[in-house]
This record gives sequence, structure tokens and C-alpha cells, in this order.
Amino acid sequence: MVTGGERAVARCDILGVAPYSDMEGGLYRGYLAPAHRAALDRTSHWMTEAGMAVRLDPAANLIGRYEGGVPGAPALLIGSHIDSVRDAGRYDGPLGIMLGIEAVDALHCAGRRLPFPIEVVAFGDEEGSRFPAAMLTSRAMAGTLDAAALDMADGEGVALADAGVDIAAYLSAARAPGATLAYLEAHIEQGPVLEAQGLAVGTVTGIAAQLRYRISLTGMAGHAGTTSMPLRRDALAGAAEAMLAIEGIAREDGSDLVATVGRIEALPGAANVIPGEARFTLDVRSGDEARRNRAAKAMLDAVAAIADRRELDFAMERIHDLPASPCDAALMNLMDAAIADAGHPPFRLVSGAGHDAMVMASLCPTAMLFIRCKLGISHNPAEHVDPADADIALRAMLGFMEKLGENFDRA
Ligand code: HGY
Ligand code: MN
Ligand code: MN
Repeated sequence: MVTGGERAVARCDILGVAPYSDMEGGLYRGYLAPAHRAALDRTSHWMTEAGMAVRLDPAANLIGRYEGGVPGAPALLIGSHIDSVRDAGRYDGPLGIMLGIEAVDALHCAGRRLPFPIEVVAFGDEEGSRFPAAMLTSRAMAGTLDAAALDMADGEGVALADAGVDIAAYLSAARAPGATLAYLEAHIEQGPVLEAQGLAVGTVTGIAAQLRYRISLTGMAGHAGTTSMPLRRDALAGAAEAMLAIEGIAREDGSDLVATVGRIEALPGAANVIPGEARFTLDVRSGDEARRNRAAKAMLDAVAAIADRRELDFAMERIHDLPASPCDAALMNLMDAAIADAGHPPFRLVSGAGHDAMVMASLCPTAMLFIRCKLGISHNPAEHVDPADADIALRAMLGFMEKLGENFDRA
């Protein structure tokens, strides 16, 4: 008999290959692309099997609903994201959705109803790997997305409005405040802490604040063979110096501060042409928002000074600013107790990775449960989770849900 944790991991593996991936030989599932649509269909089927009524909201979030016992009660949302980064691991996102389905399936098989309805949510775009902005669809649900943010296109120039959603209805995905009891997200840790502690699961205390920028440096394209070094305004060389300056500022801070240049483009991109333009991203994070802001300013000032000295034009656009997001204290206590009831020592840790939970925190109290992953590897095909750890997580989630039910104010 396959356990719930084993089936959840196996389903992530099913979704890890075609037609649920748009990448030959690896996993890439971009928002609203064919693989995403196929994954929604397959996940809808699994939600229906678990006794849920399934729908797609206007932001293409897939929602499976399992009714509760108290009419009109606010819903417990259990979710994570079904999109992926490029060349991704299989469990970052989908595991939280599949464990949510397993939790409801366990209630359904037992003929149980909690006082409140449960909605399992597969958020369509957390990674921002197809369109520039991240956390797009949880922000739509949380009601924190403004209309201007919808005016964007992917790398091929396909506008969000032309990607298969009704853009006029998009913001109506927003949930009414008070209609949501709490949000629970189970997610692989994507770091080494639980493994180092010898623990399968941990209660998340909060999520680091995150700034993301798009930066461009513009110099002068030129002939690689005839332009002497003193005459060059090489944008890519400027970007290289800027990246080392950024790394130096983050390293010297000696704290939880991290900064990443994850994507860079040199234009026109020919071997015999001096790059006239360099475009790159900058991602800056810390659990301390003021520290994050200070560091980001220092980094942008350093890039501007380098551009000035190299006679390059410097332009930057902030793509998003996600504040630090503490998890709810009462829900953390319930999660600790549920982990203990499942026979494991409660342990708390912060999340350096961003999650939809940081957005949902503006709608309702949030809780996150981290699950050990091998060597902390993530955003990499080598990502791995032990099904036995997924089973422990499922037991903790069910215990959390029961405790939430016991504390539910039926008035
Ligand atoms: O970037 C992050 O932390 C998340 O994986 N989207
Ligand atoms: Mn994730
Ligand atoms: Mn991720």
C-alpha cells in the first residue's frame, strides 16, 4: 500500500517530465505555457479523486475545495506553486500541493469534515520564470496586485493578456478579507539546516525580505579587432566589474544578507563585437528589511559609480519588493505541537527562499512546514526528498489541521 507521502512524491515525479515540462531532457514549467496547462489537468484529476470540487480562478490558480461542517466558515488554504524555474527540481512547489491533496484525501477516505472548508491551491506563477514579475498569482489572490503589473510580456514578447487569461477579470481573483481562515504551505527547505540537524521537518518562523531589479549598462558596440582598449566602452566588462562589487558588498556584510546576479545578457552577443549593452538581474535578500535596503542601495550606488567611470549609461528598474514576512505565532505553536504529536522534535527555522506564503500573509495568518531535502539542493535537477520525510510532513499537516479545527470558533 503506497503511503500518502510516497504518492505525493511520485506525483511530483510524474509532473517532472513531458507533457508536464516544456524543456527537452529536464523540467521547465512556465506560467500558462503548455506544460502548465497539462499539469493543471492532471492535478485537477487528482483533486477530484480526493473528493474536491475543482475550479480555476481568473489568475489560473487551480483550486480544489473540500467542504467543512460549519456553513459559511472561512476556508483553510493549503497550497504552493506548480510553476518551476528553468531546469528545475521536481519538488519545489508541487510537493506542497500534492501533500495538500493527500491531507484532504485522508479526511475524505475517513468520511471526515473539519469545521471549515479546505481549499488546496496550485499557484500558477511563483517563480517569475516566464514573465518578469514573481508571485504574480498569489498576489492576485491576496488582492495586492495592481493593474499596471499585468502589462508585461515574456521573453518572446507574448503579452500576459495574450497568454490565455481574461486580463479584464484577472484582479477578480482577489479573496475578500475574512473569507480565509489561514494559509498553510509545506515546502522543501531548499537549504541544509534540517539535514544538518538530522530532522525531517521544521516550523518556519518567517520569510526573508526580497528586492529584485533589472539593470542595464550601455556603452558602445565596436569591432573586436580594430578598437584599441583605451577607446572601448565595453558594457559587459562594466557589468563584470559591477557583479564583483555586488558580491563584495554582500560578503563583507557577514550576515544573512545574500545578493545574486542570476541572469545576464550581452548585446549584440557576437564573438567579434564589443558588447554595447549588458542587461542583468539583481536579487537582494535578508531577514532584516533595513539591512536589505541598505545593502541594495550600496550595490546600486557602486554600479552607478562603475558606469560613470567607464562612461557607460546606467539604468535600473525595480521588478519587485517583497517585505519580510513573519509566520503567525499561534499557528507556529500548533505546527510545533503537531510535529511533536507525530513523534518528532519541534524545530524552528527562517526561510531565505521566497514563497507564496509571504504574499498570502497580507490576506490571512500563515504557517509553513519545511521538509528536509538532500544536501539542501534546489533549483537544480538534483533536488531530492525522501518519501518517508514527506509522510512525516503529512502527519504533521493533518495534526495541524485537527488542532486548527479544535480551536475553531464555531460562533
Ligand atoms: O526565489 C525564490 O526564493 C523562490 O524560489 N521563488
Ligand atoms: Mn518554491
Ligand atoms: Mn523556487
